[in-house]
Amino acid sequence: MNSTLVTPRTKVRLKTQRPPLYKVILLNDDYTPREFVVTVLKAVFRMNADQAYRVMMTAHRRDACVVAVYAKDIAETKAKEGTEAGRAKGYPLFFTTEPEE
Ligand code: TYC
Repeated sequence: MNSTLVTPRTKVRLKTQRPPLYKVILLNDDYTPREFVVTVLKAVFRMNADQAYRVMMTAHRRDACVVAVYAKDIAETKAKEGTEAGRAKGYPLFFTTEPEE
């Protein structure tokens, strides 16, 4: 019987697993009222009035604006909620998602 105690000399360092992040992107269109876009940004993305206005105006001027970055399922849910809020009012407001580099 071998009763020698062996103390391991190496430590197992677990790699921190971070979920891949996805951008939610707001696309411009010609029909959705500016104020409505701001309202949706405040409600769905918890932005204050100032942040929401800046994001809306960036999308308006440059055709698209990154709204926020989340784990994949949250990004997709929020994009769907924002798009659906516009659709419910008959507007073509659209949010999409894409993986962050
Ligand atoms: N371009 C729209 C207008 O002039 C406003 C708007 C801004 C719509 C941003 C969508 O993502 C958007 N009424």
